[in-house]
Amino acid sequence: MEDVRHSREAFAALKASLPNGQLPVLTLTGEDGKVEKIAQSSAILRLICSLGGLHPSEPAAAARVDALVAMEADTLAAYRAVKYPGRYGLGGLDAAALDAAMTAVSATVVPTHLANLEKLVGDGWLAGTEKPSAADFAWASSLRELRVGAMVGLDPAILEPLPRTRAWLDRFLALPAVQAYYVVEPAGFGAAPAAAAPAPAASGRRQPGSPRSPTAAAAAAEKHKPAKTHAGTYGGPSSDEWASGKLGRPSGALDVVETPSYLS
Ligand SMILES: N[C@@H](CCC(=O)N[C@@H](CS)C(=O)NCC(=O)O)C(=O)O
Repeated sequence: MEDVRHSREAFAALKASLPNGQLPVLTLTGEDGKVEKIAQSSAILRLICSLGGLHPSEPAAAARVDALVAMEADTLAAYRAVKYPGRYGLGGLDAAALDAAMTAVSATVVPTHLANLEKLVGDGWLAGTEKPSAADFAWASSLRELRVGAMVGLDPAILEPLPRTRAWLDRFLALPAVQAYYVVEPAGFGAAPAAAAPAPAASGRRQPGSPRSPTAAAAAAEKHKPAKTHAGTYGGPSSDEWASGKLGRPSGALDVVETPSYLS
């Protein structure tokens, strides 16, 4: 198994050869030597979990996992549309309209979905499985990115009114295999304003501090709207930022997929 990261330039060169022109892509080589490329992160995640004994075989249990993976995609759909407006047919919106949309996404849309997640979180893993499942991997990678301020446009304070979700995220990030995968940068992610992005400690835990109310989180989102990389668009991390390790990069060969090194 090999984890191949691509720069923006390498991705552009590869794009035409990829299913849907997108990453991530999992390349499988069959015993007969036949090569197959599988797209869609959720499908790749389930496949990896199945191969690793982390996807339930019982249909209802598998459906609970799948529902949570789909819920993560729903939660961030509007964010992704505003962040990448051209891909979603929103390229005609001007910067002010996109700013207003991002403010609403941060203040209302994402917090509403996350409040639903909070109701589902218990003391164990998200889908009630004995071991972490695709649901935990899908949610944790996104919420970790949100927490370190790497989802430009979303205020990390969104997580503050969600104690069960934060406790589950801490539990997941404390797993030795997850710790080995991520290199958490204590300084947090450079793209986010310091006041809106509490830096995680090296352990991955939150810094102490009194929680803000959802209203305060919305106000903070408004106050600390991030700088945009170009008019009306919210850029992801640059390849240099990824390369510097600020967001946390894999520290060892772990998985299998080709992923962009420049985007989440
Ligand atoms: N639904 C797809 C979305 C994949 C996606 O948006 N990939 C981005 C990089 S993270 C991409 O390839 N963007 C370039 C493009 O769409 O042209 C998945 O979950 O894998």
